[in-house]
Amino acid sequence: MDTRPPMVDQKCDALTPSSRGWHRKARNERPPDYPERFPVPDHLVEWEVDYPGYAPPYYVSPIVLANDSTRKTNGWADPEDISLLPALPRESLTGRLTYDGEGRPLNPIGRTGLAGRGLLGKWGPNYAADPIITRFNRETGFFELLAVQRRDNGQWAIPGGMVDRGEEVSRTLVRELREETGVELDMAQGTLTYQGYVDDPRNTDHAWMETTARHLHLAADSADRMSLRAGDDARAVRWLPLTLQTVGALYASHCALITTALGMMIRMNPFGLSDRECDLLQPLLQALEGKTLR
Ligand code: RP5
Repeated sequence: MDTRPPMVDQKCDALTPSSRGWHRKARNERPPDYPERFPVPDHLVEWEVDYPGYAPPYYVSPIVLANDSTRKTNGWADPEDISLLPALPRESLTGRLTYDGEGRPLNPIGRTGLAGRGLLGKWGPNYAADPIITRFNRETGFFELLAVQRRDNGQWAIPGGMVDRGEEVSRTLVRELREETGVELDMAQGTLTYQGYVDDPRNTDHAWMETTARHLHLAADSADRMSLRAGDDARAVRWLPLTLQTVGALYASHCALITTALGMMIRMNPFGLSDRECDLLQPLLQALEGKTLR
């Protein structure tokens, strides 16, 4: 088990490409079994910009190879030989995909300093779902996120997970929430807050995460009635008070996902927040938006 303290992110990556460089986690972070990434400075991220000498190491995890769906029943990974794929992904939530000289899909944001699929099973987009559940804690005055502590790196996170083969993402949102937290909710009642690429430390030049996030803000009494139970990939589950520090330290793109969800909640008020609740949320939102790279 990785017992290192979670990394605290000082900046929150925007969910859209920014002039100050993007997918920083995909270029600067990596799970412990990954080789070191080839350096990719901000101005050389995009594939259209020539980067002479770009030679990223190639890595595919043995876990991915052992779950090759062409060799193993219920395997969740594509074959390593991409020519064995019945069909290459042509597009993703980001639009049409492009390919390298070997026919491998290219990360739509650009270089990551690592070739191959790493820990991700699919060539190209690997789809996830992120159920964002919040409540207002009247006793503490904090907005809180239903959060799980990840087993792989100890970081707190939205209880999201991968879309199974052939599964509707609407089902994944409900299933992942139930499996990781023990909570059963109708996510269709929530607001769709994001669909697209996410900056994840597992991303590579040829495999990356894309997600669909839905946000449901619960009334205090229904949130109080829920009993939480950490399951599956979660080491722990809790109502995490949302502060600049806790949100900034969340896994992958979750800081930006939460900032987006809180922004939509305060601007459109689909959950009927009171004036007092809006006043309490506003400074945090402003601070988070100021912290987001633009
Ligand atoms: C993140 O990885 C997504 O936002 C989602 O929360 C998560 C899915 O991966 P696992 O939790 O299944 O590892 O990029």
